[in-house]
Amino acid sequence: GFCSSNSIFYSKRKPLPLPPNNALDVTTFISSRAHRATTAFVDAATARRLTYTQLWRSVEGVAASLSVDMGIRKGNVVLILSPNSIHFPVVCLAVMSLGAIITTTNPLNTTREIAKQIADSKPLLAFTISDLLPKITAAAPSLPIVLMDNDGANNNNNNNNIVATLDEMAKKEPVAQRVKERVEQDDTATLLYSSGTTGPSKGVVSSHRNLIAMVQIVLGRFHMEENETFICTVPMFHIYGLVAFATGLLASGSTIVVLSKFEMHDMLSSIERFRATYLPLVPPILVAMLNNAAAIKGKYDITSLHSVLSGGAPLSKEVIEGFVAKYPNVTILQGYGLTESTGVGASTDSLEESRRYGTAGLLSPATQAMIVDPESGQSLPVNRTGELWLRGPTIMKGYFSNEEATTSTLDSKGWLRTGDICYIDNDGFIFIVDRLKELIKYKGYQVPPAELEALLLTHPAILDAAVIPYPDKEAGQHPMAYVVRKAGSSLSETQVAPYKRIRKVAFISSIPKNPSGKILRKDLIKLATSK
Ligand code: AYL
Repeated sequence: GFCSSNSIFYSKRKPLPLPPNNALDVTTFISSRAHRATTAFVDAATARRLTYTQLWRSVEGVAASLSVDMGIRKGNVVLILSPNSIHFPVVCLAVMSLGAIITTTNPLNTTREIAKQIADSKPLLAFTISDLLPKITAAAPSLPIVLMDNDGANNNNNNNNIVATLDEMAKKEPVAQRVKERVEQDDTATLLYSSGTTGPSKGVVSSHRNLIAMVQIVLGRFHMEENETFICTVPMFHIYGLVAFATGLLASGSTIVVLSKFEMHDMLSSIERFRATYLPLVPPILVAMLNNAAAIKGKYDITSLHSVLSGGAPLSKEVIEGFVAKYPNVTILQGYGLTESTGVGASTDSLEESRRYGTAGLLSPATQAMIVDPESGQSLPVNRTGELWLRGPTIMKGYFSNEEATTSTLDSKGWLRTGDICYIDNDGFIFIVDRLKELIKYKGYQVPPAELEALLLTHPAILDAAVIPYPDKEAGQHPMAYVVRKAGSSLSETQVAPYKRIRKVAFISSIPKNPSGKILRKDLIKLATSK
Protein backbone atom coordinates (compact mmCIF):
# COMPACT_ATOMS: atom_id res chain seq x y z
CA GLY A 1 0.00 0.00 0.00
CA PHE A 2 0.96 3.60 -0.39
CA CYS A 3 2.70 5.01 2.61
CA SER A 4 1.25 8.33 3.64
CA SER A 5 -0.11 9.93 6.76
CA ASN A 6 -1.26 13.50 7.30
CA SER A 7 -0.76 13.77 3.54
CA ILE A 8 2.99 13.40 3.93
CA PHE A 9 4.57 11.13 1.34
CA TYR A 10 7.55 9.10 2.56
CA SER A 11 10.41 7.74 0.48
CA LYS A 12 10.10 4.16 -0.73
CA ARG A 13 13.84 3.79 -1.14
CA LYS A 14 16.06 1.92 1.31
CA PRO A 15 16.80 4.24 4.27
CA LEU A 16 20.05 6.16 4.37
CA PRO A 17 22.73 5.44 6.93
CA LEU A 18 23.83 8.87 8.10
CA PRO A 19 27.01 9.23 10.18
CA PRO A 20 26.06 10.14 13.78
CA ASN A 21 29.25 11.99 14.71
CA ASN A 22 28.71 15.73 14.58
CA ALA A 23 32.31 16.62 14.00
CA LEU A 24 32.62 15.54 10.39
CA ASP A 25 33.31 17.34 7.12
CA VAL A 26 32.22 15.98 3.76
CA THR A 27 35.79 15.65 2.45
CA THR A 28 36.78 13.39 5.35
CA PHE A 29 33.56 11.41 4.89
CA ILE A 30 34.34 10.77 1.22
CA SER A 31 38.05 10.09 1.59
CA SER A 32 37.52 7.62 4.43
CA ARG A 33 35.89 5.32 1.88
CA ALA A 34 39.31 4.82 0.31
CA HIS A 35 39.58 3.44 -3.21
CA ARG A 36 43.26 4.08 -3.61
CA ALA A 37 44.04 1.62 -6.36
CA THR A 38 41.95 2.99 -9.20
CA THR A 39 41.85 6.05 -11.44
CA ALA A 40 39.69 8.88 -10.12
CA PHE A 41 39.87 11.32 -13.05
CA VAL A 42 40.90 11.26 -16.68
CA ASP A 43 41.27 14.46 -18.68
CA ALA A 44 39.41 13.63 -21.91
CA ALA A 45 41.55 15.99 -24.01
CA THR A 46 45.01 14.86 -22.85
CA ALA A 47 44.23 11.41 -21.35
CA ARG A 48 46.13 12.56 -18.24
CA ARG A 49 45.07 10.48 -15.24
CA LEU A 50 44.74 11.27 -11.54
CA THR A 51 44.61 8.20 -9.30
CA TYR A 52 42.71 8.25 -6.03
CA THR A 53 46.04 8.27 -4.20
CA GLN A 54 47.15 11.34 -6.16
CA LEU A 55 43.76 13.01 -5.71
CA TRP A 56 43.80 12.79 -1.91
CA ARG A 57 47.47 13.75 -1.76
CA SER A 58 46.68 16.90 -3.82
CA VAL A 59 43.63 17.74 -1.70
CA GLU A 60 45.74 17.55 1.48
CA GLY A 61 48.50 19.67 -0.06
CA VAL A 62 46.10 22.36 -1.28
CA ALA A 63 44.32 22.39 2.09
CA ALA A 64 47.65 22.80 3.93
CA SER A 65 48.66 25.64 1.65
CA LEU A 66 45.27 27.36 1.95
CA SER A 67 45.57 27.20 5.70
CA VAL A 68 49.27 27.90 6.30
CA ASP A 69 50.24 30.14 3.37
CA MET A 70 46.98 31.95 2.74
CA GLY A 71 45.37 32.03 6.16
CA ILE A 72 42.05 30.59 4.96
CA ARG A 73 39.93 29.67 7.97
CA LYS A 74 36.63 27.99 8.72
CA GLY A 75 33.73 30.12 7.42
CA ASN A 76 35.83 32.01 4.83
CA VAL A 77 34.46 31.98 1.28
CA VAL A 78 36.59 30.87 -1.68
CA LEU A 79 35.47 31.37 -5.28
CA ILE A 80 36.10 29.01 -8.17
CA LEU A 81 35.65 30.32 -11.72
CA SER A 82 36.64 27.50 -14.01
CA PRO A 83 35.33 25.19 -16.68
CA ASN A 84 35.30 21.48 -15.81
CA SER A 85 38.74 20.01 -15.24
CA ILE A 86 40.35 17.25 -13.21
CA HIS A 87 41.53 20.01 -10.84
CA PHE A 88 38.09 21.44 -10.11
CA PRO A 89 37.18 18.75 -7.51
CA VAL A 90 40.62 19.09 -5.86
CA VAL A 91 39.89 22.76 -5.13
CA CYS A 92 36.36 22.09 -3.82
CA LEU A 93 37.42 19.21 -1.57
CA ALA A 94 40.41 21.10 -0.14
CA VAL A 95 38.35 24.20 0.66
CA MET A 96 35.56 22.18 2.30
CA SER A 97 38.02 20.08 4.33
CA LEU A 98 38.99 23.26 6.23
CA GLY A 99 35.39 24.21 6.94
CA ALA A 100 35.79 27.04 4.42
CA ILE A 101 33.00 27.62 1.91
CA ILE A 102 33.25 27.06 -1.84
CA THR A 103 31.22 29.30 -4.13
CA THR A 104 31.04 28.45 -7.84
CA THR A 105 30.07 30.51 -10.86
CA ASN A 106 29.41 29.91 -14.54
CA PRO A 107 32.49 30.77 -16.67
CA LEU A 108 30.07 32.15 -19.30
CA ASN A 109 28.87 34.79 -16.85
CA THR A 110 29.77 38.36 -17.67
CA THR A 111 32.07 40.55 -15.55
CA ARG A 112 28.99 42.36 -14.28
CA GLU A 113 27.34 39.10 -13.17
CA ILE A 114 30.52 37.80 -11.53
CA ALA A 115 31.05 41.13 -9.74
CA LYS A 116 27.54 40.86 -8.34
CA GLN A 117 28.19 37.39 -6.95
CA ILE A 118 31.52 38.50 -5.47
CA ALA A 119 29.84 41.49 -3.79
CA ASP A 120 27.25 39.15 -2.27
CA SER A 121 29.46 36.22 -1.20
CA LYS A 122 32.65 38.20 -0.34
CA PRO A 123 35.31 35.59 -1.19
CA LEU A 124 38.84 36.07 0.21
CA LEU A 125 40.47 34.13 -2.63
CA ALA A 126 39.62 32.91 -6.13
CA PHE A 127 40.77 29.91 -8.15
CA THR A 128 40.65 30.37 -11.92
CA ILE A 129 42.39 29.57 -15.23
CA SER A 130 44.47 32.01 -17.27
CA ASP A 131 41.80 32.42 -19.98
CA LEU A 132 39.40 33.76 -17.37
CA LEU A 133 41.90 36.07 -15.65
CA PRO A 134 40.76 39.22 -17.49
CA LYS A 135 37.15 38.58 -16.49
CA ILE A 136 37.88 38.01 -12.82
CA THR A 137 40.35 40.89 -12.46
CA ALA A 138 37.81 43.21 -14.06
CA ALA A 139 35.12 41.95 -11.68
CA ALA A 140 37.29 42.16 -8.56
CA PRO A 141 40.49 44.21 -9.12
CA SER A 142 42.11 43.30 -5.78
CA LEU A 143 40.99 39.70 -5.21
CA PRO A 144 43.95 37.31 -4.69
CA ILE A 145 44.02 34.59 -7.35
CA VAL A 146 45.35 31.04 -7.59
CA LEU A 147 45.93 29.88 -11.16
CA MET A 148 44.76 26.37 -11.92
CA ASP A 149 46.96 26.04 -15.05
CA ASN A 150 50.75 26.35 -15.00
CA ASP A 151 51.26 27.87 -18.47
CA GLY A 152 49.14 30.76 -17.37
CA ALA A 153 51.49 31.57 -14.49
CA ASN A 154 54.47 31.99 -16.83
CA ASN A 155 52.53 34.25 -19.19
CA ASN A 156 50.91 36.35 -16.51
CA ASN A 157 53.74 37.14 -14.07
CA ASN A 158 52.84 40.82 -14.40
CA ASN A 159 49.46 40.20 -12.73
CA ASN A 160 50.02 41.15 -9.08
CA ASN A 161 46.89 39.37 -7.89
CA ILE A 162 48.28 35.91 -8.61
CA VAL A 163 49.48 34.46 -5.31
CA ALA A 164 50.21 30.86 -6.32
CA THR A 165 49.54 28.07 -8.76
CA LEU A 166 47.42 25.07 -7.87
CA ASP A 167 50.33 22.83 -8.79
CA GLU A 168 52.63 24.42 -6.18
CA MET A 169 49.91 24.20 -3.55
CA ALA A 170 49.17 20.53 -4.30
CA LYS A 171 52.81 19.68 -3.65
CA LYS A 172 52.82 21.28 -0.20
CA GLU A 173 53.75 18.91 2.64
CA PRO A 174 50.36 18.02 4.15
CA VAL A 175 51.73 17.49 7.66
CA ALA A 176 52.79 21.15 7.78
CA GLN A 177 51.38 23.08 10.73
CA ARG A 178 47.90 23.36 9.21
CA VAL A 179 45.53 25.08 11.59
CA LYS A 180 43.09 22.34 12.51
CA GLU A 181 39.67 23.71 13.25
CA ARG A 182 36.79 21.51 14.27
CA VAL A 183 34.28 21.23 11.42
CA GLU A 184 30.71 20.32 12.35
CA GLN A 185 28.20 18.70 10.01
CA ASP A 186 26.00 21.79 10.37
CA ASP A 187 28.73 24.13 9.14
CA THR A 188 28.31 25.59 5.66
CA ALA A 189 30.13 23.77 2.86
CA THR A 190 28.87 25.28 -0.40
CA LEU A 191 27.33 28.48 -1.70
CA LEU A 192 25.82 27.88 -5.14
CA TYR A 193 23.65 30.50 -6.79
CA SER A 194 20.00 29.98 -7.71
CA SER A 195 17.03 32.25 -8.26
CA GLY A 196 14.67 29.92 -6.38
CA THR A 197 11.01 30.73 -6.87
CA THR A 198 11.34 34.46 -7.58
CA GLY A 199 13.75 37.35 -8.09
CA PRO A 200 17.48 37.37 -8.88
CA SER A 201 20.09 34.72 -8.00
CA LYS A 202 20.73 34.09 -4.32
CA GLY A 203 23.38 32.08 -2.50
CA VAL A 204 22.09 28.63 -1.53
CA VAL A 205 23.66 27.63 1.78
CA SER A 206 24.28 23.87 1.90
CA SER A 207 25.92 22.25 4.92
CA HIS A 208 28.32 19.35 5.28
CA ARG A 209 25.32 17.36 6.55
CA ASN A 210 23.41 18.19 3.34
CA LEU A 211 26.34 17.06 1.19
CA ILE A 212 27.08 13.93 3.24
CA ALA A 213 23.43 12.87 2.85
CA MET A 214 23.71 13.55 -0.89
CA VAL A 215 26.87 11.42 -1.12
CA GLN A 216 24.85 8.56 0.37
CA ILE A 217 21.97 9.18 -2.07
CA VAL A 218 24.34 9.23 -5.05
CA LEU A 219 25.93 5.98 -3.85
CA GLY A 220 22.57 4.29 -3.42
CA ARG A 221 21.42 5.54 -6.80
CA PHE A 222 24.12 4.01 -8.92
CA HIS A 223 24.24 0.33 -7.96
CA MET A 224 27.93 0.02 -8.40
CA GLU A 225 29.09 -3.53 -7.91
CA GLU A 226 31.76 -3.08 -10.52
CA ASN A 227 33.76 -0.01 -11.36
CA GLU A 228 31.84 2.37 -13.56
CA THR A 229 33.39 4.87 -15.94
CA PHE A 230 31.42 8.11 -16.06
CA ILE A 231 31.56 10.89 -18.62
CA CYS A 232 31.47 14.32 -16.99
CA THR A 233 30.20 16.91 -19.45
CA VAL A 234 27.60 18.65 -17.28
CA PRO A 235 29.15 21.60 -15.44
CA MET A 236 30.73 21.01 -12.02
CA PHE A 237 29.85 24.57 -10.98
CA HIS A 238 26.18 23.52 -11.00
CA ILE A 239 24.67 21.32 -8.26
CA TYR A 240 24.10 18.47 -10.74
CA GLY A 241 27.79 18.17 -11.61
CA LEU A 242 29.06 19.11 -8.15
CA VAL A 243 27.23 16.38 -6.24
CA ALA A 244 28.14 13.72 -8.78
CA PHE A 245 31.64 14.50 -9.98
CA ALA A 246 33.24 16.62 -7.24
CA THR A 247 31.82 14.69 -4.28
CA GLY A 248 29.35 11.76 -4.49
CA LEU A 249 30.92 9.46 -7.06
CA LEU A 250 34.36 9.80 -5.47
CA ALA A 251 33.04 7.84 -2.50
CA SER A 252 32.38 4.89 -4.82
CA GLY A 253 35.78 4.66 -6.47
CA SER A 254 34.35 5.36 -9.92
CA THR A 255 36.45 6.65 -12.79
CA ILE A 256 35.37 10.02 -14.18
CA VAL A 257 36.36 11.17 -17.66
CA VAL A 258 36.24 14.98 -17.63
CA LEU A 259 35.35 17.16 -20.62
CA SER A 260 36.00 20.86 -20.18
CA LYS A 261 32.62 21.61 -21.74
CA PHE A 262 29.91 19.91 -23.78
CA GLU A 263 30.82 19.12 -27.36
CA MET A 264 29.01 16.25 -29.11
CA HIS A 265 32.00 14.81 -30.96
CA ASP A 266 34.29 15.00 -27.91
CA MET A 267 31.67 13.34 -25.77
CA LEU A 268 31.08 10.45 -28.18
CA SER A 269 34.74 9.84 -28.95
CA SER A 270 35.50 9.86 -25.21
CA ILE A 271 32.87 7.18 -24.63
CA GLU A 272 34.55 5.07 -27.31
CA ARG A 273 38.12 5.77 -26.21
CA PHE A 274 37.64 5.23 -22.47
CA ARG A 275 34.89 2.59 -22.74
CA ALA A 276 32.57 4.74 -20.64
CA THR A 277 29.56 3.04 -19.08
CA TYR A 278 27.53 5.88 -17.56
CA LEU A 279 26.51 9.22 -19.05
CA PRO A 280 24.76 11.92 -16.98
CA LEU A 281 23.19 14.59 -19.23
CA VAL A 282 20.67 17.39 -19.51
CA PRO A 283 17.63 16.91 -21.80
CA PRO A 284 18.85 18.99 -24.81
CA ILE A 285 21.83 16.63 -25.27
CA LEU A 286 19.52 13.59 -25.24
CA VAL A 287 17.38 15.32 -27.87
CA ALA A 288 20.47 15.84 -30.05
CA MET A 289 21.55 12.21 -29.53
CA LEU A 290 18.09 11.07 -30.56
CA ASN A 291 17.95 13.28 -33.66
CA ASN A 292 21.37 12.09 -34.83
CA ALA A 293 21.14 8.45 -33.71
CA ALA A 294 21.90 6.83 -37.09
CA ALA A 295 24.97 9.00 -37.78
CA ILE A 296 26.24 8.55 -34.21
CA LYS A 297 25.97 4.77 -34.26
CA GLY A 298 27.66 4.63 -37.66
CA LYS A 299 30.60 6.73 -36.55
CA TYR A 300 31.29 5.85 -32.90
CA ASP A 301 31.49 2.61 -30.94
CA ILE A 302 29.44 3.44 -27.88
CA THR A 303 28.56 -0.16 -26.99
CA SER A 304 30.24 0.19 -23.59
CA LEU A 305 27.50 2.60 -22.51
CA HIS A 306 24.76 1.04 -20.36
CA SER A 307 23.06 4.05 -18.72
CA VAL A 308 22.15 7.62 -19.57
CA LEU A 309 20.85 9.90 -16.84
CA SER A 310 18.66 12.88 -17.70
CA GLY A 311 18.27 15.59 -15.08
CA GLY A 312 17.88 19.29 -14.46
CA ALA A 313 14.90 19.96 -16.75
CA PRO A 314 11.88 18.05 -18.05
CA LEU A 315 12.28 15.39 -20.72
CA SER A 316 9.23 14.74 -22.87
CA LYS A 317 7.59 11.34 -23.16
CA GLU A 318 8.26 11.38 -26.91
CA VAL A 319 11.99 11.88 -26.41
CA ILE A 320 12.16 9.09 -23.82
CA GLU A 321 10.28 6.68 -26.07
CA GLY A 322 12.35 7.70 -29.09
CA PHE A 323 15.59 7.30 -27.15
CA VAL A 324 14.61 3.82 -25.90
CA ALA A 325 13.81 2.79 -29.51
CA LYS A 326 17.04 4.18 -30.97
CA TYR A 327 19.36 3.03 -28.17
CA PRO A 328 17.79 -0.24 -26.96
CA ASN A 329 20.86 -1.30 -24.98
CA VAL A 330 21.00 1.90 -22.95
CA THR A 331 18.94 2.36 -19.79
CA ILE A 332 17.53 5.85 -19.56
CA LEU A 333 17.22 7.19 -16.00
CA GLN A 334 15.64 10.35 -14.59
CA GLY A 335 16.92 12.67 -11.89
CA TYR A 336 14.93 15.54 -10.44
CA GLY A 337 16.20 18.05 -7.95
CA LEU A 338 17.10 21.62 -7.11
CA THR A 339 20.12 23.57 -5.99
CA GLU A 340 18.04 24.17 -2.83
CA SER A 341 17.76 20.40 -2.21
CA THR A 342 21.53 20.00 -2.70
CA GLY A 343 20.84 17.75 -5.70
CA VAL A 344 18.66 14.73 -6.29
CA GLY A 345 15.19 14.91 -4.69
CA ALA A 346 13.69 12.11 -6.77
CA SER A 347 14.95 9.67 -9.36
CA THR A 348 14.28 6.48 -11.28
CA ASP A 349 16.52 3.53 -10.65
CA SER A 350 15.77 1.17 -13.53
CA LEU A 351 14.44 1.09 -17.07
CA GLU A 352 11.22 -0.32 -15.66
CA GLU A 353 10.77 2.74 -13.43
CA SER A 354 11.72 5.13 -16.24
CA ARG A 355 9.10 3.50 -18.46
CA ARG A 356 6.42 5.13 -16.34
CA TYR A 357 6.96 7.75 -19.01
CA GLY A 358 7.06 11.28 -17.74
CA THR A 359 7.92 10.46 -14.14
CA ALA A 360 10.76 12.08 -12.25
CA GLY A 361 10.95 8.94 -10.11
CA LEU A 362 10.62 8.03 -6.45
CA LEU A 363 11.63 10.32 -3.59
CA SER A 364 15.29 10.06 -2.58
CA PRO A 365 16.03 8.08 0.60
CA ALA A 366 15.09 9.97 3.79
CA THR A 367 13.22 12.61 1.73
CA GLN A 368 9.58 13.47 2.43
CA ALA A 369 7.08 15.29 0.21
CA MET A 370 3.80 17.13 0.39
CA ILE A 371 1.65 18.27 -2.52
CA VAL A 372 0.19 21.60 -1.49
CA ASP A 373 -2.73 23.37 -3.17
CA PRO A 374 -1.31 26.85 -4.00
CA GLU A 375 -4.75 28.41 -3.52
CA SER A 376 -5.92 26.85 -0.25
CA GLY A 377 -2.58 25.85 1.30
CA GLN A 378 -4.02 22.39 2.02
CA SER A 379 -1.89 19.30 1.51
CA LEU A 380 -3.38 17.00 -1.11
CA PRO A 381 -3.63 13.21 -1.41
CA VAL A 382 -2.41 10.85 -4.14
CA ASN A 383 -3.01 11.80 -7.81
CA ARG A 384 -3.92 15.41 -7.03
CA THR A 385 -1.88 18.23 -8.54
CA GLY A 386 -0.28 21.02 -6.49
CA GLU A 387 3.06 22.49 -5.47
CA LEU A 388 5.69 19.98 -4.39
CA TRP A 389 7.23 20.63 -0.96
CA LEU A 390 10.28 18.64 0.14
CA ARG A 391 11.83 17.92 3.55
CA GLY A 392 14.87 15.90 4.54
CA PRO A 393 18.60 15.88 5.28
CA THR A 394 19.59 17.44 1.94
CA ILE A 395 17.42 20.56 2.12
CA MET A 396 19.52 23.76 2.23
CA LYS A 397 19.95 25.81 5.41
CA GLY A 398 18.60 28.89 3.62
CA TYR A 399 19.63 31.71 1.30
CA PHE A 400 22.85 33.54 2.17
CA SER A 401 22.18 36.74 4.14
CA ASN A 402 18.65 36.92 2.77
CA GLU A 403 16.17 36.37 5.58
CA GLU A 404 13.20 37.40 3.46
CA ALA A 405 13.86 34.95 0.63
CA THR A 406 14.63 32.21 3.18
CA THR A 407 11.38 32.57 5.11
CA SER A 408 9.28 32.66 1.96
CA THR A 409 10.92 29.44 0.69
CA LEU A 410 11.53 27.35 3.84
CA ASP A 411 8.84 27.01 6.51
CA SER A 412 9.46 26.59 10.25
CA LYS A 413 9.02 22.81 10.00
CA GLY A 414 11.76 22.50 7.40
CA TRP A 415 9.62 22.20 4.26
CA LEU A 416 11.10 23.58 1.03
CA ARG A 417 8.71 25.04 -1.53
CA THR A 418 10.07 23.76 -4.84
CA GLY A 419 7.93 25.97 -7.09
CA ASP A 420 7.21 22.87 -9.19
CA ILE A 421 3.67 21.71 -9.91
CA CYS A 422 3.45 17.94 -9.45
CA TYR A 423 1.34 14.98 -8.51
CA ILE A 424 2.36 11.72 -6.85
CA ASP A 425 0.74 8.49 -8.07
CA ASN A 426 -0.42 5.43 -6.11
CA ASP A 427 3.02 3.84 -6.28
CA GLY A 428 4.85 6.95 -5.06
CA PHE A 429 6.10 8.16 -8.45
CA ILE A 430 6.37 11.94 -8.86
CA PHE A 431 5.16 13.58 -12.07
CA ILE A 432 6.19 17.18 -12.75
CA VAL A 433 3.53 18.88 -14.82
CA ASP A 434 4.35 22.58 -14.68
CA ARG A 435 6.42 25.27 -12.98
CA LEU A 436 4.82 27.67 -10.52
CA LYS A 437 8.02 29.69 -10.10
CA GLU A 438 9.33 32.21 -12.60
CA LEU A 439 12.46 30.27 -13.50
CA ILE A 440 13.33 29.72 -17.17
CA LYS A 441 15.51 26.71 -18.06
CA TYR A 442 17.67 27.17 -21.16
CA LYS A 443 19.58 23.92 -21.91
CA GLY A 444 19.42 23.12 -18.19
CA TYR A 445 20.88 26.52 -17.20
CA GLN A 446 18.91 28.77 -14.88
CA VAL A 447 17.70 32.05 -16.37
CA PRO A 448 16.03 34.25 -13.73
CA PRO A 449 13.44 36.45 -15.53
CA ALA A 450 13.72 39.12 -12.81
CA GLU A 451 17.38 39.75 -13.76
CA LEU A 452 16.49 40.27 -17.41
CA GLU A 453 13.50 42.46 -16.55
CA ALA A 454 15.71 44.67 -14.36
CA LEU A 455 18.19 44.94 -17.21
CA LEU A 456 15.51 45.79 -19.78
CA LEU A 457 14.19 48.52 -17.50
CA THR A 458 17.59 50.24 -17.51
CA HIS A 459 17.06 50.92 -21.23
CA PRO A 460 15.99 54.52 -21.83
CA ALA A 461 13.40 53.52 -24.43
CA ILE A 462 11.68 50.87 -22.29
CA LEU A 463 8.79 51.77 -20.04
CA ASP A 464 8.00 48.29 -18.71
CA ALA A 465 8.96 44.68 -19.41
CA ALA A 466 8.18 41.08 -18.50
CA VAL A 467 10.25 38.01 -19.34
CA ILE A 468 8.70 34.56 -19.72
CA PRO A 469 9.73 31.10 -20.92
CA TYR A 470 9.00 30.30 -24.57
CA PRO A 471 9.01 26.58 -25.46
CA ASP A 472 11.81 25.36 -27.72
CA LYS A 473 12.35 21.79 -28.98
CA GLU A 474 16.13 21.87 -28.64
CA ALA A 475 16.86 24.17 -25.70
CA GLY A 476 13.74 23.36 -23.68
CA GLN A 477 12.87 27.02 -23.18
CA HIS A 478 14.02 30.41 -24.48
CA PRO A 479 13.67 33.68 -22.59
CA MET A 480 11.05 35.82 -24.34
CA ALA A 481 10.44 39.49 -23.47
CA TYR A 482 7.27 41.48 -23.62
CA VAL A 483 8.26 45.11 -23.84
CA VAL A 484 6.33 48.34 -23.45
CA ARG A 485 8.15 50.99 -25.49
CA LYS A 486 8.68 54.66 -24.70
CA ALA A 487 10.00 55.62 -28.13
CA GLY A 488 11.54 53.65 -30.99
CA SER A 489 15.10 52.51 -30.13
CA SER A 490 17.12 49.30 -30.36
CA LEU A 491 17.88 46.86 -27.53
CA SER A 492 21.25 45.71 -26.27
CA GLU A 493 21.57 41.98 -25.55
CA THR A 494 25.22 41.83 -24.57
CA GLN A 495 25.04 42.59 -20.86
CA VAL A 496 24.19 39.02 -19.91
CA ALA A 497 25.82 35.62 -20.43
CA PRO A 498 24.92 34.06 -23.80
CA TYR A 499 22.67 31.41 -22.21
CA LYS A 500 20.49 34.20 -20.76
CA ARG A 501 20.00 36.12 -24.01
CA ILE A 502 16.48 37.05 -24.95
CA ARG A 503 15.71 35.27 -28.19
CA LYS A 504 12.23 36.58 -28.84
CA VAL A 505 10.72 40.02 -28.27
CA ALA A 506 7.14 41.20 -28.60
CA PHE A 507 5.77 44.66 -27.98
CA ILE A 508 2.70 45.22 -25.87
CA SER A 509 0.83 48.28 -24.63
CA SER A 510 0.99 47.32 -20.95
CA ILE A 511 2.27 44.42 -18.83
CA PRO A 512 -0.60 42.54 -17.15
CA LYS A 513 -0.23 42.71 -13.35
CA ASN A 514 -2.27 41.82 -10.30
CA PRO A 515 -3.43 44.57 -7.89
CA SER A 516 -0.19 44.28 -5.87
CA GLY A 517 1.93 44.81 -8.99
CA LYS A 518 3.05 41.20 -9.52
CA ILE A 519 3.49 40.30 -13.20
CA LEU A 520 0.82 37.86 -14.41
CA ARG A 521 3.30 35.61 -16.18
CA LYS A 522 0.81 32.84 -16.90
CA ASP A 523 -1.32 35.28 -18.94
CA LEU A 524 1.72 36.27 -21.00
CA ILE A 525 2.77 32.64 -21.48
CA LYS A 526 -0.73 31.89 -22.77
CA LEU A 527 -0.59 34.90 -25.08
CA ALA A 528 2.88 33.96 -26.41
CA THR A 529 2.03 30.34 -27.15
CA SER A 530 -1.55 30.80 -28.36
CA LYS A 531 -0.70 31.45 -32.02
P1 AYL B 1 18.34 23.83 -10.47
N1 AYL B 1 12.28 17.12 -14.60
C1 AYL B 1 11.65 18.30 -14.67
N2 AYL B 1 12.13 19.44 -14.14
C2 AYL B 1 13.31 19.37 -13.51
C3 AYL B 1 14.04 18.16 -13.39
C4 AYL B 1 13.48 16.99 -13.98
N3 AYL B 1 14.09 15.81 -13.96
N4 AYL B 1 15.16 18.42 -12.69
C5 AYL B 1 15.14 19.74 -12.38
N5 AYL B 1 14.04 20.32 -12.88
C6 AYL B 1 13.68 21.75 -12.80
O1 AYL B 1 18.36 24.44 -9.13
C7 AYL B 1 12.63 21.99 -11.72
O2 AYL B 1 11.82 23.07 -12.10
O3 AYL B 1 18.76 22.31 -10.26
C8 AYL B 1 13.48 22.34 -10.51
O4 AYL B 1 12.79 23.07 -9.52
O5 AYL B 1 19.17 24.46 -11.54
C9 AYL B 1 14.58 23.17 -11.15
O6 AYL B 1 14.82 22.51 -12.40
C10 AYL B 1 15.81 23.26 -10.30
O7 AYL B 1 16.85 23.80 -11.03
C11 AYL B 1 20.61 15.28 -10.47
C12 AYL B 1 19.47 15.69 -11.14
C13 AYL B 1 20.78 17.46 -9.48
C14 AYL B 1 18.99 16.96 -10.98
C15 AYL B 1 19.63 17.87 -10.14
C16 AYL B 1 19.12 19.23 -9.94
C17 AYL B 1 19.50 20.13 -11.08
C18 AYL B 1 18.61 21.37 -11.26
C19 AYL B 1 21.27 16.19 -9.63
O8 AYL B 1 21.10 14.01 -10.62
